Amino acid sequence: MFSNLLFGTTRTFVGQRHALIAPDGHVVSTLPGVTGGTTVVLISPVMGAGFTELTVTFNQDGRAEFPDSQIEAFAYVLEGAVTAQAKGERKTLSAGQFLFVPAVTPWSLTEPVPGTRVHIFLKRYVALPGVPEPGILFGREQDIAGQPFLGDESARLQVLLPDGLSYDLAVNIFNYQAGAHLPFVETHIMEHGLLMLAGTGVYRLEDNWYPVTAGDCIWMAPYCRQWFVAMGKTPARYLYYKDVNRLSV
Ligand code: UGY
Ligand code: MN
Repeated sequence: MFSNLLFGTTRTFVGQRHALIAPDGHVVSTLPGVTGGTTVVLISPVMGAGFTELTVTFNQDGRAEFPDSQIEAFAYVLEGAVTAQAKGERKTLSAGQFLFVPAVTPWSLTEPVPGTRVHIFLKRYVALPGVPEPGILFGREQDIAGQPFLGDESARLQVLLPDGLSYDLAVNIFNYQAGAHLPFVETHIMEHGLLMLAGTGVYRLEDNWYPVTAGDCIWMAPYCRQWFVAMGKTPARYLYYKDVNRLSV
């Protein structure tokens, strides 16, 4: 007999306008350019998204080479350490450190500590006439203070990229004390890709309420109604992507 009463079930849901991808269903893909590692593509244009979100887990001697293209990248180290290089700039990144690489810039991840996991957002850059394109940026979330979200001290936002028209994406970390929540059900033109980093809670996506926990990934299409409450006894936090600064009217 099966000992697991949840046999044959999953929390994963993939719909037209939102998705919850729970880790139990992950299947690896081969991403050209990645050797000595495995890739799980969590969100991609094939499901209707305007960007790609994936996690690469490296073995010893693993490497990932990304050629120059119109695609910009944001890479965030979840665990371990790896050397990141973009053009002539090179840095060893460990957990909480990140790299933004603008479009048309080749970049790579090499010399990983075995087991290193890197979470990556990829987006086709949309230039704005007269506005310079952003440059390569290395950063550490540990250096970025969380600001109260709309005045709420128990829900704090760390904004990882500079706020400026050069950028057509934002990546933030949202930190919630247990019991804290988004102040209202958001409805907005911006799309999100989200990875739960820690804690548990309930995510409302349109008219569904999902229990979520660390490791879960969520896609929210533009105008997907969204709300979150952190639950349990420890804080919850998530890393998320948002397209910004390019309103088409
Ligand atoms: O930036 C945001 O739109 C954020 N408040 N959304 C979210 O956390 N679902
Ligand atoms: Mn939002």
